[in-house]
Amino acid sequence: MVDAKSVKEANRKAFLDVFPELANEVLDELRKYNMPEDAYEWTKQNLEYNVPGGKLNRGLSVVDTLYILKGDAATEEELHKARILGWLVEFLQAYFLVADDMMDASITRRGQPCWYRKDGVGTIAINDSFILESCIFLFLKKYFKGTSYYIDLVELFHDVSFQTQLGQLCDLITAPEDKVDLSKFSPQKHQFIVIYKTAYYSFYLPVVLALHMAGVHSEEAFKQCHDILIPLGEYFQVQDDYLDCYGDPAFIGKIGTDIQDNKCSWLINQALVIASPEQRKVLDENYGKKDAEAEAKVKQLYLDLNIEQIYKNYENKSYTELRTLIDQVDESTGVKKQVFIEFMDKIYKRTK
Ligand code: GPP
Ligand code: MG
Ligand code: MG
Ligand code: MG
Repeated sequence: MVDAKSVKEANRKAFLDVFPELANEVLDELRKYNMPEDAYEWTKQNLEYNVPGGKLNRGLSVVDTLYILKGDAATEEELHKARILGWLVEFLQAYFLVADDMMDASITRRGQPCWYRKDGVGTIAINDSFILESCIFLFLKKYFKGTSYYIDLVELFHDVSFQTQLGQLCDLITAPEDKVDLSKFSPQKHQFIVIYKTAYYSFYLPVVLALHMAGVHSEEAFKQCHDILIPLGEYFQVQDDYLDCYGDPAFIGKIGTDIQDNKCSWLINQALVIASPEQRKVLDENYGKKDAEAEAKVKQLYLDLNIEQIYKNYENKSYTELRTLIDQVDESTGVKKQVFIEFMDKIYKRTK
C-alpha cells in the first residue's frame, strides 16, 4: 500500500535528484566561458553551500500545486519542469539569504556558518548572491523559452524580486543600527514589511508559477491566489519572528539576531502595544543594543508580558481566518482549495 507519507518522501527525493543536474548545467556554462579553474571551483562551492540545504517548502510547493491542478494528467516531463521551476524559487531564496545574512550580521544559517562568514568569502558573497540570481534566468531561458508563458515567468521573477527588495529596504531602514527609536514601529508597519519581504516570493510566486504551467492565466485566478497567499505569507513571517526569539538554534539552524539588530519584529510590536510606561522605558533602553545583557532584559520583559501566549492566540486565530478564506475560493477560476490547504499544512504550528 502506498501511504501519503511515502508519496511525500518520493516526491521530495525526485525533487532533490534534480539539483545536481542543475548545478552541473551552471558549471558547464562556466566551462563554455573558459572560466579559470579557481572561479569554477568557487561557483561550485557557492551553489552547493547555499542552494540545496533548506526545508524546500517553497520549491516543493510548485510541484505539489501543479499536481493538484492537473492530477494524473500531469506528465513526467511536466513534473520535471515543475521541479526545475521549484528549484528556481530555491535559487531565488538562496540569493536573498546570502545577502540578508550580511545585512543582518547573522552568524549561522541552516546549521552552518553563513556563507559570508566562511574563510576568504566576506564581501565576495555579494557577488555570489548576484550569480545565484542570474542562474534563474539562465534556466528559464534554457527550459521555458519555447513556451507561450516564458515571458510571464520572466516578468514574475522580476516583479517578485523587486517587491522583496522593497520589503527588505523597509525592514532595514526601520532598523537603523545607530538610532533606536521604537516609535517608528507599529503593527501596520510590520505588516507592510513582512508582506513585501517574505510573502510574495515565498507564497505567491511558487503557486503562480504552477498556475502558468497548468495553463491558468486569468487575472481572477491570480487575485484569488494573492488574497490568500499574502496573508498566509504574513503568518509565516510572524512565525519566523517568533522563532528568532523562541526557536532552538540547533533545531532551526540559525541564531536569532532581531532584538540586537533593532528589527521591527512581530514580538516587539506586540510588546509595545501592552507595555506600561515603566516597561516601555526598559525596552527603549535595551532594544537594538549589540549587547547580550540588554537582549536578555528584553527577553525577560517578553516573558513578563506573556508574549508567547499572545503568539499562540494569534496562531489559532490566523488558522481559523485562513481556513475561512480558503473555504470561499471559487474553483471555477481554475484554482483549487487544496493548493492552499496543502501549503498551510506545511507551515501550521511549525517549529522550524
Ligand atoms: C526574511 O527576513 C526576508 C528575506 C530573507 C528577504 C531578503 C531580501 C533581500 C532582497 C536580500 P529575515 O531576515 O527575518 O530572515 P531570517 O530570519 O531567515 O534571517
Ligand atoms: Mg535575516
Ligand atoms: Mg533580514
Ligand atoms: Mg527572521
